[in-house]
Amino acid sequence: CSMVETSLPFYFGWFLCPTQQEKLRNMANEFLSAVGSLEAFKEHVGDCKYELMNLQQYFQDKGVLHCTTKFCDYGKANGAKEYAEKQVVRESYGSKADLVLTALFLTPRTLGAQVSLTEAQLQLWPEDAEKEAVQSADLPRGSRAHVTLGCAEGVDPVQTGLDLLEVVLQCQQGDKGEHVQDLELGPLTYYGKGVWMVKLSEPLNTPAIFSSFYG
Ligand code: ACK
Repeated sequence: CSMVETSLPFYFGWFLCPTQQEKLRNMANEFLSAVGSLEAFKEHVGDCKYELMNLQQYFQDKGVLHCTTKFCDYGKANGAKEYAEKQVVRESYGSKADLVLTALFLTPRTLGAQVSLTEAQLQLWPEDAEKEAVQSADLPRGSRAHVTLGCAEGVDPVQTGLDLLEVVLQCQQGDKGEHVQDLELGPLTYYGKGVWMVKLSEPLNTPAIFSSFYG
């Protein structure tokens, strides 16, 4: 019936609980302060357009922290209805998941956290999420999974997952970046063009609820 079509959300995803959101934001701030104060960062700033060295101001908050599974755009996005009607989506709706955050990254456009999905969580991951973004490569399912922590002015949050895929693709092609130094959070790598990633020596386990956002 038409009820179903008109009730599709903006997107489905896992939503972090408030205390976890705060914890992750603090971690992101720690990451920004650590990277922003490095000599190596200052040297590479010319590679890109970080207009301000104050990274906390550079990245704007994009609201509730979550890991998008399916962007539906209220039904306008390809496969939105099919996704919403999947049995696993219906059955998991409102259930808790433990997300594992394995890295933090920043680029001239976005600030994000990489999410490593379990096999069970991958059942909620759209088949074509990676292909839709990078047609030319065969990227592992779930490699786009992330939490957006902030965006530069005028940048849409969809960019965070695309920036992450670029790093994944670069690694897949054998470019492992340049190890810069070990931060308290873990080893920091520079991938060129203003892209920095810290692999968390202690991945952050974050409880989250699978649900949807209507906006
Ligand atoms: O940070 P995100 O994952 O990137 O969360 C937001 C959310 O949906 C609401 O904007 C994501 N998003 C926006 N457009 C797309 C798209 N075309 N494909 C996948 N995710 C998208 C955005």
